[in-house]
Amino acid sequence: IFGWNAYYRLNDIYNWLDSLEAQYPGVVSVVVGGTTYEGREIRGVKVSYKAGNPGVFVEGGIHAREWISPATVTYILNQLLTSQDPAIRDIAENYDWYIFPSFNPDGYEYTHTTNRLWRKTRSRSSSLCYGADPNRNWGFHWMDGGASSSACSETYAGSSAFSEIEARSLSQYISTIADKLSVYLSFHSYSQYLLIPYGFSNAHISNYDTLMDIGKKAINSLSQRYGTKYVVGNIVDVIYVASGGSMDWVRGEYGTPITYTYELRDTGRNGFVLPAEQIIPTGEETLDSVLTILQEARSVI
Ligand code: 0X9
Ligand code: ZN
Repeated sequence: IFGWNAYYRLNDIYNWLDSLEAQYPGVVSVVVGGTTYEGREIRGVKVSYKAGNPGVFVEGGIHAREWISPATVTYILNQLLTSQDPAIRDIAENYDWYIFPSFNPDGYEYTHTTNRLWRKTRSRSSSLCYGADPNRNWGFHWMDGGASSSACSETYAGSSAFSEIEARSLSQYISTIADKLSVYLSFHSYSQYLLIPYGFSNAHISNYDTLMDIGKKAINSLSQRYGTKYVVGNIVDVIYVASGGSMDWVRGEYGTPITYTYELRDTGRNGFVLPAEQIIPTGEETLDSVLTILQEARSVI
């Protein structure tokens, strides 16, 4: 019923999350991180084998059309619960995981029913156009470059910081666990980049060298399995100015030390419409890099 040979609808993902709670009692708990404009839950899971581990937050699907993101996040979640590889068991059991496959459920459903290339939320602003870019709406350096004040733009930042209920309610949820978080990982597509804060500036943050060093090791691990090449660097240096992103808010508000944004496969041949045959290989190589990040993070958190 659920797997990684096809892309799934929101309710399929949510039913699978619920099934994990039943299958792994005392380890997996379903958590609700927020609510959407159209009234859907933003559902995730906490995976914890023992109390007091450092926390890892995994965010997927903030951009609706980037289907490989929720698919990769559920792949990683499944491996954390089922892998017998000792290295995977080690990170699974010695971190506490907060995993949200879809930060933008309304948009994700809209890409299944109506417009495969929809990116934003589905809120109705006063104007002609629907939605804001949920990765421009967070309240750290909001509208400080690389974001639009035009409601019809794909990078519309919203009418104010946290105008979107998805970003607002998720930020409130994250606030309740922020003191436990050591790592924040955000998954987008596409372009094969591993990005470090911030998106409003390319000034070197306090642990820039550490993040670059770990990032290089991570993309090297990622490349070993299928030869997939990534580039690591600051958002502005590698892609463009983009303010109001979720990772920037987590880092800026709480100083979470280890934060990365992935731009997953591919480099444009298929773009957002990545064939489902690539879900498993993308999941495998991405998990290889996440393993490296979390192994390396141990010595700095
Ligand atoms: O523009 C974006 O939001 C991301 N690229 S995408 O093609 N997936 O839309 C880059 C996100 C950069 N992250 C932050 N600014 N925090
Ligand atoms: Zn994106």
